This record gives sequence, structure tokens and C-alpha cells, in this order.
Amino acid sequence: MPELQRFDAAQGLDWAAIWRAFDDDGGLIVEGFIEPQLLARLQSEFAPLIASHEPGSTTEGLWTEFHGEQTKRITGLPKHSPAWIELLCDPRYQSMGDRYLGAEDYWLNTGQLICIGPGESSQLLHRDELNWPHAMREKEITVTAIFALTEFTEANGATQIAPGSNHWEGTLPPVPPETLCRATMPAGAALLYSGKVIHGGGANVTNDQWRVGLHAGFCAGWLRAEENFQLTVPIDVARSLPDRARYLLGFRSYHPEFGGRLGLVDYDDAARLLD
Ligand SMILES: O=C(O)CCC(=O)C(=O)O
Repeated sequence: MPELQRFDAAQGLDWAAIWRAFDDDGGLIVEGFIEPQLLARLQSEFAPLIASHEPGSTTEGLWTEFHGEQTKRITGLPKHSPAWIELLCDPRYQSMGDRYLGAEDYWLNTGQLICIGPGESSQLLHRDELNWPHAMREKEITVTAIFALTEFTEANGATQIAPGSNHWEGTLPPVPPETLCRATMPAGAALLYSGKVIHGGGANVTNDQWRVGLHAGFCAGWLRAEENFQLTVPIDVARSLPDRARYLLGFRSYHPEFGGRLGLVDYDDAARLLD
């Protein structure tokens, strides 16, 4: 069975080896990514949201299955959790976005809790870049971290992933079962992965365990992000955030290296509204 490469933050991180694993396999695990105090704050700030949220999708059709009937998905997190803002601005997390999408050239695509509950079946396997099928190309257009806020086990729904499928041809080629592995990891670890790698949430066959992940990806600045933060983060909360969080959440305009400017207000950068 294939396996993802594992790195341990406590031993010091060899970033060249990490990016090699990212490029070769399309994903890797960094254990100890979130230090214990920050992990405890994330867990306690998210606990009331998780407790009050019902499982299942609010959208019908394919999405009911994709989102999972026994899964809680919770978005709009920035206004609830200063600890999440701290993790969002982590320079190691930033280095993944800067490397694959270009410094200051991307948005937070979504930052959502995915809590896979007992009895959930495996999610449809997919590539994250399929959010933008017309923009798929050789270079990355989206890269993601799933931060484990509880332990991820084979039984409770650890992500399924096909290492190396980032190199497979076709939009969504078939996935032989023997090419899949599970991103098992302790709480505090991060799965970093390419928008091209085929993956999906795992089945939860336990009777009583919730697998809680914070699914947080970046997408290229010229793309529309999956989650609309400008409508869920009140402007006064946005004003209180560090600059990096503001811009990742889209409270600014986009200035491509060559060419025009996008998302303007009065032909100026939208960030002015926060001044
Ligand atoms: O929760 C997971 O392990 C993966 C979820 C995922 O890939 C998605 O919902 O797009």
C-alpha cells in the first residue's frame, strides 16, 4: 500500500524535503504542526460551534452526498476564533501558498471545519482544482492544508489520498483501490496537499468518534474563492484583523503582475474601505 511521507515539527523541518514530497506525491503529513497551546485554543473556540451545528448538507443533489449526511461542515470561522486567525497567519502555512501560487497572489479558498461523524461513508474522490475546471493547467491553482483537531484514524474517517495522482493524466481518472492510503495523523498534525492530488474524506466506522479537521486551502488570486468571507466576516471584525488575514479573506483588490486590477471600489483598492 502506498504511504504519504511524514515529517515531525519537533525534529525541525527540512523544507526542501517537504516540497520534494509535495511535488512527487501530491501530499505529505507534518506532525506537531500546531503547538499544543494553540491546538487547545482552537478546540475550545470551535467546540460550541460544533456542538450547535447539525450534520448534513443544506444543498440538494450531488452535494448532499459530497458534503456527507453524517458530516458537520462549518464555515464563516474567522469571526468566531482568534486562534484560527493566528494559525491562518502562520509563516510555515504561508510558505506553501507563496511557493505554489506566488507571494501575495492568492486568497484563502475556504477555511471550514469538517467533522466526520459515526456512520459516514467515504466521500467522492476528487481533485480540489475541479472547482475551476476551465482554469486547470500544469501549475497549481489551489493548495490546501487539513489541520487535524482530533486524531485522524482509519476507523474515524482519515482522509483517503492517492499519492502520485497529482501526475495522473485526465480530469479525474479512475482510482484503483490499491493506490489509495489514509492520512492518519495525531491531533495537531497537518496534511499539506496539491490541488491536483485525488483524495476525499474517509468513512467513519466508529460508533462514537467525531473526526474534526480544519480544511483550509488557498486559491490563485485570479480565481473566485469557494467560500464568501466578505459576507460572513463583519467589516468591524475585518478591521480588527492583521493585514495578512484581511487580504487572505478578500478584503482588498487583486493586482495581477501584468494587466488590469480586479475587485476595485471607486477604481481604487477595496482595502481602503477598512481604513
Ligand atoms: O475531510 C477530508 O478529509 C477531505 C474533505 C475534502 O476533500 C473536501 O470536502 O473537499
